[in-house]
Amino acid sequence: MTLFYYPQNTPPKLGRLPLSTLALAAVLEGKEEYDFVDGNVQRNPLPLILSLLEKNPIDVLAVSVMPGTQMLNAIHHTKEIRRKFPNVKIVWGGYFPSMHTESTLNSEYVDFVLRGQGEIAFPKLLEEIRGNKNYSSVPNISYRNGNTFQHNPELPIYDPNERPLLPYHRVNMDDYAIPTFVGKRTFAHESSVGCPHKCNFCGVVDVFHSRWKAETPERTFEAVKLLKEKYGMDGIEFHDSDFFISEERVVELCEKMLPLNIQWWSEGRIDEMLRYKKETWKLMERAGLKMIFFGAESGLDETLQMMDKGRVTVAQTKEIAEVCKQYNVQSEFSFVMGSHPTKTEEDIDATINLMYELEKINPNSQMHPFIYTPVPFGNIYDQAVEGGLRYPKNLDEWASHEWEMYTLRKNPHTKWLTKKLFNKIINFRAVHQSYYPKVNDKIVAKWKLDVLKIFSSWRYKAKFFNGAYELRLLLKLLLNSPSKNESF
Ligand code: B12
Ligand code: SF4
Repeated sequence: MTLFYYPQNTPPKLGRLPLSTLALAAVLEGKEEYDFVDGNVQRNPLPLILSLLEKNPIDVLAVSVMPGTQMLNAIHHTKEIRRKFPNVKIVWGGYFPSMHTESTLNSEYVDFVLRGQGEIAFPKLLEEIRGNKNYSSVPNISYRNGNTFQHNPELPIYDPNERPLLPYHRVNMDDYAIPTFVGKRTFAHESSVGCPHKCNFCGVVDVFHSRWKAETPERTFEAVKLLKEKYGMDGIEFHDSDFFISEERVVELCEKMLPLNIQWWSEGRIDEMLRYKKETWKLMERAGLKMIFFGAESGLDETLQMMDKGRVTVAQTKEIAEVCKQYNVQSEFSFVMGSHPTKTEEDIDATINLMYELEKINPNSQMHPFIYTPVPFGNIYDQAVEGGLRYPKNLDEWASHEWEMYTLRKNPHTKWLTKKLFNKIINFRAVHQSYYPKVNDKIVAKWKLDVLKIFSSWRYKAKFFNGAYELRLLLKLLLNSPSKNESF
């Protein structure tokens, strides 16, 4: 029997459907006994996992791991599970182990890493664990082989149309019906896998190697309709890396979704969406599109080029803000701050200025200024390595204070982001977040937002960010932010 574990990665009551484990469960449904533990629902999951292991014939623990708090929780809990149940085989999959495979396997408490997608490879691994143990025949997996590591070749990208519908009946769907900007009962769905682009700060490139495959509009509609009719969904977040790649697919899906009367959110590329026809924008608006999350990344064209952002320019970012305003679509812009190894301050200043301009174009847009932390490929990473970046050698090291700060984006280990520049970003973020709080997830009391606005107003207007301690304290007291569990 397999136990899926999705470690906690959101603040309480904001856990989305754990799509990774559900995708794997979908292909095992009816063929294999399994159970789930989701740390976003079960806030103290370890005792539950231990008791399930005690009472059931579980021989495989399958853990899903993305960077951040999820990785930290996964390390602490896996270690304890291995100590108490040494015979249970432990498999890690997801973005973190796919990118940091050897440091994951350098830890005695993970037996296998499954790199990339698991729908075909994971059932095959289960077969070999229970049968001939001929692991060299299992695609996508890595494991220790004496003093070396065996990395088996990867399969071509998996077609999401082949995946059976997710086994929603195996979880309590009310746990995942969360209030967001798009609905009172918002669910998540992934309608395409991977991404064809190659932005060199993005983990998707390292895992999907610029490959992309989408569900047909019929297939996506089937899932959306089921979520609405059976589980009372009124809003949906499409958790695709880039939902809008094919305008034709989006048009067909929107036409189908019109009668459902739901609202939706997704992520898209600025350059792609500027190519969309006016009629498509109108159709998307009528079909309930409320918000798009764009990677704007930087206020300097030179940085965008260095990041391999393709044809995206700063001018285009401003243009898309206008377009979204025109069609009543709220635009979210994500920024990767502190990535330019030589013009670091110039890039930070230009990015801050761009946020001001975007807010002027459309005061309803949302800004998400993140700090760049290197992923293990590309030219910016190479320069970070030249500056001394060395990833941890094993999971115990990943869980140390130093690397906890890295994975929580509090110390990116890039030599060029000096303490002074780091503080500049942190102080700007405090001023900005107080003046423009995020609306997506949190339903925050209006008085709290008013207090924050009053205190931050003069700083925001004067662009004076230095030493914004009072705002950092207020944010902590009123919004418990920035919290350890903060995500995008
Ligand atoms: C939804 C989401 C979130 C949600 C989580 C939702 C939830 N259930 O609560 C939230 C908002 C919390 C989140 C947070 C973060 N996220 Co996130 N997130 C996503 C997103 C959009 C979708 C993930 C998903 O469900 N995919 C659908 C499933 C089916 O695919 P999958 O997860 O890849 O799973 C497949 C394989 O990976 C594999 N697999 C996965 N797990 C396992 C386990 C086993 C045992 C096996 C065998 C196989 C396996 O098989 C699955 C089926 O093929 C992805 C982008 C994307 N589209 O994938 C980013 C993404 C995963 N997130 C990312 C990041 C960086 C983060 C943050 C660290 C960002 C931050 N602001 O700090 C935080 C970390 C939060 C934390 N505190 O730990 C990056 C990871 C890349 C990287 N650098 O490593 C991504 C790729 C976004 C990006 N483009 O950069 N995220
Ligand atoms: S377009 Fe988005 S998902 Fe695709 S590679 Fe660039 S940042 Fe990653």
